[in-house]
Amino acid sequence: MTTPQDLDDRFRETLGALPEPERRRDPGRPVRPGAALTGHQLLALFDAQVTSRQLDLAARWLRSFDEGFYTIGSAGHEANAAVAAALRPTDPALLHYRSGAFYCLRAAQAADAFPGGDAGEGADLAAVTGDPDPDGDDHPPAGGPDGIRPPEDAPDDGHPAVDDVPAPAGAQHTGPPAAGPDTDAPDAAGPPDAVTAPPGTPGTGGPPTGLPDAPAAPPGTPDAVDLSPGTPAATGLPDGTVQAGPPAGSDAGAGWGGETGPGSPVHDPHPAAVRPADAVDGVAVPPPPAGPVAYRVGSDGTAEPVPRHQPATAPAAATDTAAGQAVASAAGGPGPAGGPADTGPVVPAGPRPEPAVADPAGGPDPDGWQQAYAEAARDVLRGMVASTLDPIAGGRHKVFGRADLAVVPTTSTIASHLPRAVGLGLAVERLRRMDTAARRDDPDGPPRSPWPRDAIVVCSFGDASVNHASATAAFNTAGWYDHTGLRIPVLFVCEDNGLGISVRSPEGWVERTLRARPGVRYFTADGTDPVAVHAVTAEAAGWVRRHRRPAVLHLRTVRLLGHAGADAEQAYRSTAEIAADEARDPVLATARLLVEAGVATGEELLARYDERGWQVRRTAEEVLDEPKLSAVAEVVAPLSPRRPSRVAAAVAQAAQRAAGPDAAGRAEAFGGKPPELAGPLTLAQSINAALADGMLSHPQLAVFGEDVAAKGGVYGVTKGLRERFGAARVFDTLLDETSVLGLGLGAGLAGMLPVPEIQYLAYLHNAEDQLRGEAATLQFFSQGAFRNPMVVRVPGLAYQEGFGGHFHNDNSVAVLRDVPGLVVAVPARPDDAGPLLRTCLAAATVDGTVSVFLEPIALYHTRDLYEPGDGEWLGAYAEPSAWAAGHAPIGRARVYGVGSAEDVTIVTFGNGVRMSLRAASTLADEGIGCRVVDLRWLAPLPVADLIREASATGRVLVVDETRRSGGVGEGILAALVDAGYVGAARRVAAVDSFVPLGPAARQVLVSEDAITQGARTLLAR
Ligand SMILES: Cc1ncc(C[n+]2csc(CCOP(=O)(O)OP(=O)(O)O)c2C)c(N)n1
Repeated sequence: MTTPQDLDDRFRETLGALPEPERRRDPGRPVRPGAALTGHQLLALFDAQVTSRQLDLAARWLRSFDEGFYTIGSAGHEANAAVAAALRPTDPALLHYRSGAFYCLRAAQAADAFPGGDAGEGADLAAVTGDPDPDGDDHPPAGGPDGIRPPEDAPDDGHPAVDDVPAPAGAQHTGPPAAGPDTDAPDAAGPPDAVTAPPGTPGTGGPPTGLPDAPAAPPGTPDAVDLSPGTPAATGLPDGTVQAGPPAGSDAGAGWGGETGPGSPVHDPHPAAVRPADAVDGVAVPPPPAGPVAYRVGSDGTAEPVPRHQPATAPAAATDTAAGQAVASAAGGPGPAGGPADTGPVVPAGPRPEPAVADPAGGPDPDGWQQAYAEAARDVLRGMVASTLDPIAGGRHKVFGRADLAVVPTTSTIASHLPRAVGLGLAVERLRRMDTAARRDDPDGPPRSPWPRDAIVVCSFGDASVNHASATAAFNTAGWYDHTGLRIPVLFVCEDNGLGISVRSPEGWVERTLRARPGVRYFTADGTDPVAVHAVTAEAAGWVRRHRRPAVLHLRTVRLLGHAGADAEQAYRSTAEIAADEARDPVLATARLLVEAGVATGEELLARYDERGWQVRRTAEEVLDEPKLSAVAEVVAPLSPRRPSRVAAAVAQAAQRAAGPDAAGRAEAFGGKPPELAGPLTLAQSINAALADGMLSHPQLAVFGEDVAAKGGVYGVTKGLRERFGAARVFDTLLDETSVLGLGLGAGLAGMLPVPEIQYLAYLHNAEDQLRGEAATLQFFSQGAFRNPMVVRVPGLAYQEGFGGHFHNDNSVAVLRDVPGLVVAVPARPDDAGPLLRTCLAAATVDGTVSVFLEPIALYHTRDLYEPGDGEWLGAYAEPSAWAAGHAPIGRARVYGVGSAEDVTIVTFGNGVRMSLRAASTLADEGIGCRVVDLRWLAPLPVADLIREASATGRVLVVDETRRSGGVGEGILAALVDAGYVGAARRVAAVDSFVPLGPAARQVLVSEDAITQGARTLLAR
């Protein structure tokens, strides 16, 4: 097993044994012929790698005396620094947990401290490989042979190139490659359909073909296609009518990447000049600053342009005292309180030598990148020790993330970030197109997109992770959309070290499976050659950026130091295997190249390594004394911010706009007959109307899911929305719930307001981690720096007479109710649907709230309450001027008094409301007065209303249509107990069974009879 000591010793020995360079060479020149990276850049890259390596060693050291809580490291994966170098610091990155070197390098890039600025893209692979068409797409390189780019979005294999991708700043076009003494690395050219940069082997790469390009869009098809592939011209609806539906794209209905229709992004009801402050993200979009810009992602999840030289987040400076202590400790004094003295053999102890290392390359600003790396190292160390000053999670987890670096934290659940990355790619592209359209209308207008117009999303993960359902879902979805012609600028990066924790990826499997992803172009590079990694990444990123299409970079890495600190890998790996990995240490590989290139000597590089070790160690000592989260309120503060007054104000503002300046547009959108004039509505009709109003109020709102667009939902709830608002905002997805939610996660992160639908509650379970592990945690792990506002519509619950059985009558919400911060709303009455939905939408925009809007299917089309034909379950739709007064705050119940309302309090929700009102009517005839409490919110429960109403009668009957075990009723009773309720209580709940087909369902579900009996029993006590 490689111990930190072994790794350190080996590193020193190897560097010490490196021969003197034959001669010093100009570090401003390419590090080898044909390379894009200069000596300066490679040196800066080496320093990022070394910083990352020292962080791994520091993690073990901190762990050795219980001051560090995370030891999964990046050793062996440091080639990802070269990946970062080939991207832009404004490209949103969702990173693997072995991304220390990537993170450091990006910090330098963002601080404009990486030499040469942004790395080149796509300019050099041809030089390295000698391939004139390195894209392998048989198309001229961007710009065309005559230097003229195709017009914007002009068909190019059905996938237009982007019009406005600037030539990468700092691109090192190195001229034609010349074979030379530095080009003797082995030829690692991949199979012909790969794009592989053979390390240092110019001119040997055959023309890579890549994956077959997606089929060309049919003539006349708008460049962004309808996301409802094969949209029929006419669609049968459940009620037997045939709805005229435009063929794909023919309603000018671009898909999510398109622009169309009265409610489309183009037709913004709030033109820039009069855009209310909260029209998009609650913040008016300022014009970009003059000069080079970076993008800073704000607390609302959107990015704003800032001048490039704005410093990165400054770390809290160590106090003199802390620094003094650190030096004392480093000077051989006792270790940190409670810890052994200097247990870190590989983190330099003893007095720190003078910072002797002048930049051997004489770089332009030798300290520029060092400062950025030092700050990045501090970030990472703070994460390891769970310091509250950790810039992203604030002590809640060790994650790579920082808003100003566009690094979005990912969770420990492997591959769960991939569906989000695909969604973010879709949204980035959509917003780019919105900008393009807006620019046509108003060339001087502010950018609509919160991201740079040509940003691409990068998303990294390990090799074992490619097998995960979430990963396969993401690849498939990216390919599926690509097949339809929709653009998804995502670069997947698989960092393949050959192992899961102990399980090997079968030889050749990762390559085979990644190559086989339809629509996802394959690139590969060997992590022991930073120049090749950089070149291939540049090519891949350039391709993704130009074509806005997905690609995967298969990066061969090794794993050093085992999976994590406690992993004894000798139990499952042979010594030879471990040694083979050590021989492929990517940091050593970079060092060798620097020496070969005459940029530095081994000794100088060792001095840099030690200097960085000193700094990391000193910083580790400084941060371990920093405060930890020490109060519940502190821990949960970013979990789910709730600002009910602002939410209420947002509802009121939406009402004012709908009643005022937007009234004409609203009337038009409703075909001249707004829903408040349409007479009493069913629940389904009310939700439909409220969704339409939501789309009018929130230009960034998009409705999507399985069958929601052309068909209008299996129950017609989204009927007509696509026709009214266009296929860019209302679209059908592929059949994969993980991806449906992933699209929402990415869209929310990009500043949109996604309203995905999960077709049935039973099918949420396919995908619930996307809600639980991803959506609900983002604010928690980023202290609100990133957020994914979303309202997930979920038709569910039971009582669909004659239809379905369990899967269409799922009556369990246990999986939702314990997700911290998640809001669960259940509209039972039609006239509650609008207020509840408006609240969820407003909370999403104000607080980034993630809500589940659980719609009782059995009540969708219910009209009557007591008698057939009484129409008592219909409800009037409130006109905008009544929205503020009718606002339904999160966690507030609705109470109905029946009879005297003094004898029994029935606490219920959903279908239970209707059954309870009917039961209460029967009981009223018997002289028993009930108050029926419709909770409306299952999370958070309306505890205050519950206690008040329970105390009013002293007798509580809980009517819970979910199951006895794990059902909502348990929470209601627990809330009563917690609040000190001392009255009587009973519960009727569904049986612990799946709901059977047909009349047998009645055997397990709560009935009206059970409710009346329960109330009588309560009174009889
Ligand atoms: C969904 C899920 N299952 C299991 C785990 C436990 N786990 C953590 S890392 C890991 C191995 C991941 O291997 P790979 O994707 O190859 O990445 P590597 O650690 O090798 O870089 C496993 C099984 C997890 N984090 N998430």
